[in-house]
Amino acid sequence: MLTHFIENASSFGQDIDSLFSLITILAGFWFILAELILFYFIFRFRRKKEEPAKYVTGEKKSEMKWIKIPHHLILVCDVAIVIGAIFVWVKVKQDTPPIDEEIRVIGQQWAWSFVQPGPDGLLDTADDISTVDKLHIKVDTTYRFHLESVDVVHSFSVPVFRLKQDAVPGRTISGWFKATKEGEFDIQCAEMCGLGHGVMAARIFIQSEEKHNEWMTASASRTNSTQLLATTPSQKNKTKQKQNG
Ligand SMILES: [Cu+2]
Repeated sequence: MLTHFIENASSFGQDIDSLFSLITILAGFWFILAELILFYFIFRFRRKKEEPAKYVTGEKKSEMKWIKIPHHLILVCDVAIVIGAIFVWVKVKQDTPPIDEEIRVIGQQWAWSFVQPGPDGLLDTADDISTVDKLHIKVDTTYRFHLESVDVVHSFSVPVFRLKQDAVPGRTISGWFKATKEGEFDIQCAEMCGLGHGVMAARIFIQSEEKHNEWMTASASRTNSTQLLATTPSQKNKTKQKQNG
């Protein structure tokens, strides 16, 4: 249902869409039913001259059942949503598949910086490739991201992945994604982070392995001249460790 509005380009996107659909259908059913009954009662029991208003306490058993039965039916729907949410949570947050690549994502007012391994395939080495507001990844490859913030709370959001994760200063939060579709899509900041929050957007480029390698070769030659826009405490520590041998 959601893919009608925004396409899905990640391995777990369909699970999250299904959960949204379940919530929309169950909550939508009760919302429409409640509104229909409300408007029917407004019309049916509207003020009439010949019939004075009555005070109904709702304490009789015959009256209570009109509250208790729908109440319990809604609780059953809640349990169905919770069970669905637990399944999706375990799949996305707890069962991490084997990781192929690692990247670092750094939020700051008001840009996203990305660090990924260069040709040696290792993160935090001299040939790392740093980019600002552009993330280049390979399709059908599982990435672990390490998310950091240098100033305030940001939220790393990739709508086509159905991925949204807060970036908290002083913490490194890890997660994963696997792109299933090639293309160029939006990255957003999804947490009010100051005046420039609305322009804190970036792009993700999902390419085949060959095209990604071409980009990497071209970028690796520029690596030495590329400066990171943001430097997080964890990176400063790593630089210190390298300097200390
Ligand atoms: Cu923001």
